[in-house]
Amino acid sequence: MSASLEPGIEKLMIKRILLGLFIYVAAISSKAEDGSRLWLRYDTVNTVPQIECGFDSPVVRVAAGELSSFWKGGKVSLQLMADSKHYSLGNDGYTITTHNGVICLGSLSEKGLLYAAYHLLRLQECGIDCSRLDISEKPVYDIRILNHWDNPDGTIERGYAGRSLWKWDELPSVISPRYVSYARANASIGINGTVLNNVNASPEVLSTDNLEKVKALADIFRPYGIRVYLSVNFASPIKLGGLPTADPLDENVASWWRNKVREVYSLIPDFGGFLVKANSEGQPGPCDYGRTHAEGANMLASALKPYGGIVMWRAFVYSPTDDDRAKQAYLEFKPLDGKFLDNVIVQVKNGPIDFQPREPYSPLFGAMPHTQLMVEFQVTQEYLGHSNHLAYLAPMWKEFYSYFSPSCLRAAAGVANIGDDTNWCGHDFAQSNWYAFGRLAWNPELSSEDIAREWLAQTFTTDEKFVSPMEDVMIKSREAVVDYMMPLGLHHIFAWGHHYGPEPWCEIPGARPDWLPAYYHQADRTGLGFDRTETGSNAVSQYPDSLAAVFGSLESCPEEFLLWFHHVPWKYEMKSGRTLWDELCFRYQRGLDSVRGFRSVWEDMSPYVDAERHAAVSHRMDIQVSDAIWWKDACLEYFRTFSRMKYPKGIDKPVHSLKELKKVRLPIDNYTCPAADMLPGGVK
Ligand code: GCW
Repeated sequence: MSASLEPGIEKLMIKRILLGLFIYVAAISSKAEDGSRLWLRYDTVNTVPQIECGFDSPVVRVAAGELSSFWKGGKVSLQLMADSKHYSLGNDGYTITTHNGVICLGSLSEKGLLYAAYHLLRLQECGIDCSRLDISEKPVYDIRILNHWDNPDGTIERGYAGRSLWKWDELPSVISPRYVSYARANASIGINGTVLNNVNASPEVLSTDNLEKVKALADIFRPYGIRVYLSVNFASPIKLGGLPTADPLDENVASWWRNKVREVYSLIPDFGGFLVKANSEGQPGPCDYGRTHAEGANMLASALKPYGGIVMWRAFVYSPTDDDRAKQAYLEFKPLDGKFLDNVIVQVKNGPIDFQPREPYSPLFGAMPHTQLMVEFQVTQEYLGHSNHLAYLAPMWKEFYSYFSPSCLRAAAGVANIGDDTNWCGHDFAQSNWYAFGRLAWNPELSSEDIAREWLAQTFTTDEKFVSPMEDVMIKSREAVVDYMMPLGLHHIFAWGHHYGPEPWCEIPGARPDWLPAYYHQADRTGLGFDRTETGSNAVSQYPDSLAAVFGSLESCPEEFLLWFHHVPWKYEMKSGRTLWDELCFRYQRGLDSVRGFRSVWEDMSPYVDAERHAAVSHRMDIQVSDAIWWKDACLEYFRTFSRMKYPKGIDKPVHSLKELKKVRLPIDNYTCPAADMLPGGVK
């Protein structure tokens, strides 16, 4: 939402920035390198730069303030421009051009100028020559949004960086300075929305008391161009409103929602809308009343529509049927194509199961041409080593986009990896995933390499002796995780509950079969992998014919998805000429060797990195190496009981025995302690 201009203020030279901002800047600049400054490690400038701006508004004050404090170059002029060029760039787009030595930031809106200001500072921090600039930027998505899975009690579901940033018990009277830092960090990478609470939503989030707290946050985020959204519990009319039903077709229910929405907008006029997890993993939803997802979503959307709000309705559903879990979201949602109102966006996880280290894309993308869809990525590393493992996720998200044009989608959401840890994300390198999510939500065409380089340059140093080797580490890191956790299309062989370590043997009496690893790996004496071809669950048929043919044939299926789509004999000859068993051993070993290599590169980086962050990252990398051994031993020793084949040459002897590993038990949630401590012998 654009703040209105004040035409009376003429050619205001914003040279003196609010004292408060200076104090804030001085405070953050003097902090130790504890990761708290993220990629925003600008030095305060001593001379006051000339920032010219002919108008004032809260958003533009932030933009001009950032430049006044940190821009080291010459004169910068911020201009609202309503010409055809800027119209074509939309509200958030902007230009940065140089005229007679003056850098001109132009946009249709103040928000565009804010993004332009951060762009300029990014160029400066990356050491790029800014003397002749001619830049036009326009985001691919209007909605670039973080999903926090934060609970009212301060815990975070699948959060590995401390407790929630939102101090609900202190709000609205006590305002943590981190709220501004959070907004600033997001704005600097183009993120413009935040869902504050867990999709497993407490009805209380909509209580009047809580809405006052939400309003306090929305007021802080607004000058940074960030709109607030809430996850809502579909049964709120019962639990909060005392109604006997939450049936979306019941007029009292619809009216309860309309009144609630009116209350929300009276407090937060630019409120973004609702995110809903319905009829999934025990959450209530319209299907409880025999209604469809579309009927549920549309009822909420109608209530939000008069205010410009939207509904993001999640397609993460898998009812306890016998059908392959990978097929279920498609089966439930595809028949609803075209039935959602125009302010509903169906939010689909990138893959058909659940944020695994590698999944093929969800076949729902492309299957609902008459419905607005958005992708949900997971920035928090639920299935990629939590905040202990270095896993740069841009290559994974780019892989998703490689299957179709990003512009088919309406928006991108990222499940946040942010908590109240000093460095925000636990692992210093996990900050790069927050950063990369924002950059890719703005422009999915950016390369993983470029994003890694600019993040490294801003977060550590522009010295090529650092940037180049660490870029290489980052780029290879996700593939390394796939290799040492679940290569060749294996998936969901995690331990029960915490999703951190391996437990391919896990059996829990009475548990849903599709919550257990054996459902996914299907290991037996003949081979390994889930047959999703015609002879099996036929999940391949949900993909477009051309792709279904590729995935469905053992010969043409890319090896990275082999065991996702096929049950493959142990002695099957792989492209390398090795048997499946040997290839599996080779991949686990390769993953381990990679992380050992990353550890040694990092050791060499000590001259370029402050001691504090160097030690912190080293510590987590030691854990990662030890975990990679754990994964390799657990999976290979277990699968060997089926293949009954020997380890090929070049594979390290197992350090742990299967018997020992089966005894390892980790705390279920928020697992952040070094795995080495829990493993027999404390392996390094
Ligand atoms: O990834 C799984 C997680 C759940 C999560 C769920 C979802 C918020 O294990 O913790 O719940 O997906 O996305 O709804």
